[in-house]
Amino acid sequence: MSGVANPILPGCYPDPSICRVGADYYLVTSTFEYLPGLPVWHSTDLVSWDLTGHVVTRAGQLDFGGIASSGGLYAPTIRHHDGCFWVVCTLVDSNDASRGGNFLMTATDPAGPWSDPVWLDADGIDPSLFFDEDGRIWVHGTRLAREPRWHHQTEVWLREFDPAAGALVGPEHILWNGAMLGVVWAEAPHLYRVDGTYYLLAAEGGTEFHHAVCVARSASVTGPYEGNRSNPIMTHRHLGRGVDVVATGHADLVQAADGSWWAVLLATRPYGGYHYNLGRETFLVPVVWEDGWPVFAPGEGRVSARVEVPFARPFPSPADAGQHPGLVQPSDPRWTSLRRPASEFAVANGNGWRLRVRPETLADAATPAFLGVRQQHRDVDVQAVLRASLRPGEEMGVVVRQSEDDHVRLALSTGTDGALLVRAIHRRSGVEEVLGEADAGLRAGAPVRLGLRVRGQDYALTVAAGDTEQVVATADGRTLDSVATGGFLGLWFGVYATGNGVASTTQVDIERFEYRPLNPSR
Ligand code: 6LW
Repeated sequence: MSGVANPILPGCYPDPSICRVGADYYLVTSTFEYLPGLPVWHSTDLVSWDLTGHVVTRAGQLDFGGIASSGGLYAPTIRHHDGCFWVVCTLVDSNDASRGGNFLMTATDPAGPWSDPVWLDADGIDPSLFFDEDGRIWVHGTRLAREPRWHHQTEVWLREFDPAAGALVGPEHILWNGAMLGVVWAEAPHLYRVDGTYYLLAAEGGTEFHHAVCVARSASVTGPYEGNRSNPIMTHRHLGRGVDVVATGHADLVQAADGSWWAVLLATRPYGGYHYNLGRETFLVPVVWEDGWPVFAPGEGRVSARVEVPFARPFPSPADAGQHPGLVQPSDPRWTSLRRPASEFAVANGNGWRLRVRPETLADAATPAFLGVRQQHRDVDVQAVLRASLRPGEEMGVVVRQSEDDHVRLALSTGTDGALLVRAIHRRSGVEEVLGEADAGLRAGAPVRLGLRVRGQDYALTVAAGDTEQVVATADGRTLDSVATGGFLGLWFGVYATGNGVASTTQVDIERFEYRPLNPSR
């Protein structure tokens, strides 16, 4: 017997979708404005997961230009059929509803390359795919109800997909508005056929505290669907806000090769008050069937900290330091940029990166010279060694990022005397406040070590000259998570360089970037 600690993917990995191909499992999650988009995780036992590739990798595959933070790629579904992997997803631009929409991408190798998008004539979000045994292909998703009976009522729709035409065909069927009368956001629909019966799994209640998973079934794929009297079959909302895991929802089912059933779902882990800086993470629960209905986490009724997976290989403990080497090298798949590939402004350089200073700033819904990784642990030390000869007005540094409007950065810039100034700046709801300044005696062109010492909700911003490290300011993490700011994201740690609106030829060397969790399992 071997088990896995929940969450199986810590940090901002929301809206998981999973499929199995023989002995291999593939899982995708949402990535919003970050690129590469839609990570494809691979496992052979549901316990140990490797990042095998991404669905969205190329400039021109999708246009993210101007899409504000927490827009972009929402809730993908991954399925495999006839030797081909299919992902359906939504590109969301909350400032321009006419842009983006639902699309399909395919690949023969889940590591990529994935195709360009085939746009689907369907509005709303959370598309999913169902391949029926008779060869018909069904796309379903959710959208605000055309004729709502209550605020934020959504409807789950279904249409057939014609692969030859690459288009939705035939009539549309409305399958579901949620299990509870008056419920908001029936979403994340996924259809399955089990023992000849069609099952519709769907979340409801909204992706925060009231999140829940419900199920309905029908003798026909087009319905009518009858809700389970046990709905919701998974939620933590009745446990209150004081528990370790809240907001369980957005689930997808998979049957293992041994016949057992499992669900991946999203949830959050608040700490330091009702704040979840790591964002919505991916969890695993066992599923059994009773009386023709799925039962999530039987005997417990909630997500547990550890899940036994009978067929899993013994897995090295996450405390094994080897799993968390501090140095994040350029080849590390955790690196992400914003809206366009990093290759447009960065090249690998030894253990780090060389960034070209761009005029865009972290406050722009654009592509600043920014590279970052998710915050995946509560207590973590991040260190970056930067070196550049900045011109007046230019800036480089490290950042804790939620969005354009909400981030904290430790910024280096050049003063008139050529000395480097260090300022900790909190951009909160779009307004900047200097939290602290330091004169660390740094000279332009010399390497500078900037750090983030994160202990729970205290984010200390540090600068070191030689061996002497000083704290420039400590930011309050409770102002940065999505409970405080809105949106769908957890936090990112990154490095950046900007000309603050002015084009430049300056280059910034990120000589190294380290991410060291104090406790790798938390
Ligand atoms: C996603 C929706 C949701 O489209 O949040 O939890 C939205 N669920 O299904 C963005 O992640």
